[in-house]
Amino acid sequence: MFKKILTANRGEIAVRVIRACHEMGISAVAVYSQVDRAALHVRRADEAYLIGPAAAAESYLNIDRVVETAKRCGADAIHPGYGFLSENPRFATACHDAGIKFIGPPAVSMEMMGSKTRARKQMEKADVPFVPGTSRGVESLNEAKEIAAKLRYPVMLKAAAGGGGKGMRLVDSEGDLASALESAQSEALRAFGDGEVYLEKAIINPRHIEMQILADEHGNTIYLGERECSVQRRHQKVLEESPSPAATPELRRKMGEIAVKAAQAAGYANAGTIEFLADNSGNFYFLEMNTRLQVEHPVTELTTGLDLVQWQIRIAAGEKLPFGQEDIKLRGHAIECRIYAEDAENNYFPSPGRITALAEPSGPGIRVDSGIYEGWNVPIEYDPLLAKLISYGESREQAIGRLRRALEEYFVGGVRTNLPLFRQILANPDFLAGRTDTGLLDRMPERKQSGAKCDDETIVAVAAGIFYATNSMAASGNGAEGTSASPWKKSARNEALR
Ligand code: MV4
Repeated sequence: MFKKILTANRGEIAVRVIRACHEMGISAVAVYSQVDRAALHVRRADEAYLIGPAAAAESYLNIDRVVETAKRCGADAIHPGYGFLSENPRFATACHDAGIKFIGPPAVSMEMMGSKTRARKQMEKADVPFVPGTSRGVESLNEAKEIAAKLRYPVMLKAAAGGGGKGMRLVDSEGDLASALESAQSEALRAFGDGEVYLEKAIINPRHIEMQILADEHGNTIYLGERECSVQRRHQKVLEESPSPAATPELRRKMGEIAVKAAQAAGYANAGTIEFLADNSGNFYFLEMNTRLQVEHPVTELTTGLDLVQWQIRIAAGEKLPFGQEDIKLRGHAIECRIYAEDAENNYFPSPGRITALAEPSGPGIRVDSGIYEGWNVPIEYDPLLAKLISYGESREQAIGRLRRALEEYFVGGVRTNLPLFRQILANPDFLAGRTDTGLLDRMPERKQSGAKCDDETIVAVAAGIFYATNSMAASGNGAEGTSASPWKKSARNEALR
């Protein structure tokens, strides 16, 4: 077993990994940027090293700096968490070349799953059902028209290098195809440096259901049940639960077996997730594979009783899984809320600043994976996820009841959070009935902005303002507002204008 593990991450996930290390008698090393000197993960670690300035590109994304730090402090493995370098095959290779074990899948698996078209080709070979469409880039408008006509509208244009909705366009009819293709290609090129775009049949208001798998380095792969992740806003997950209210034992078994097949086709090892889109007729399709530990892994930990981070570490150390599929018994129901420093009442505006007061909930069936403490300053430079509140119950009803109670106990002072949003979701009749699909949040009447009346002149003036703001922001790169607005605020404004 490893003696010392470096966590190449920050916030709640770095704290989560440090906890697993300490439970296993492993020494934990943190790295931090200049604005994270006093962060919780630094305080919880046994050693901590400064790796650069606030900008992630120069600190948490700096491969050379992270690997060099691990070598210098004598770490024998690196856990990448999620985000940052976690799905970067060059990072996994750099760790390997430095004689440090990367706690995650082989670089080749990450590479294959990083390209959606390559992944689709591989899944096709392995007989995994995926959304009807092409498995290579569209080469011309005419070709796109032919394929779309065969698939029948609506269709979806997607970036091969994408994920998370970037470079994605829903196309309702042939008349919209030309401009959608052009804008999808240019967005993909800007976001990923790769303009390759392919076509899929669009599934309307699908559910987003994903399957957790665990594979050791000796060829054993098992599935650990699904997570329902449909409650999301603009491709940002907000609440996840397991089991899915839409899943039957039959669907779970089918989806699980397909997920195992997909993982094996990718030569996968360690923890991974296969994402599916499900329609309301019981069909489901492979969407993509996430080659990392996910934010929402705790719901699976609670329903399986397994510590996924510990198993990631054991697998990376070469251990064989001592249990098989038949030993996995799912029990109860778990729900996770992602607590963000943002103002859900005001267009989800980011809300960084000092945590002046903090009361975290506890009690039966409640787990809080937090990256904050009272008195700490939430920096503006990173993802605004503060903590995750996870509830567990014997039934979905009990999990909801405990979550509601915990939300009443939860208090965060000094920054705005999306806690009020969860109180609304947990009172929503569709959510309570398990009718969760990806359109749920947009349909919630209490979330609708007040419909302000507006004359034509005002509309023209606002449009001109938006045109000016978006153009100048794109042109100058760092915004027309100079130093007056924080990067969070600027990107939030840009987001709100989309
Ligand atoms: C789709 C789809 C409908 N049809 N593909 C969004 C993120 C990206 N990873 C895949 N996404 C979607 N792909 C087809 N063919 C609808 C979505 C989608 C979505 C998927 C998962 C979770 C939330 C979503 C919200 C809107 C659209």
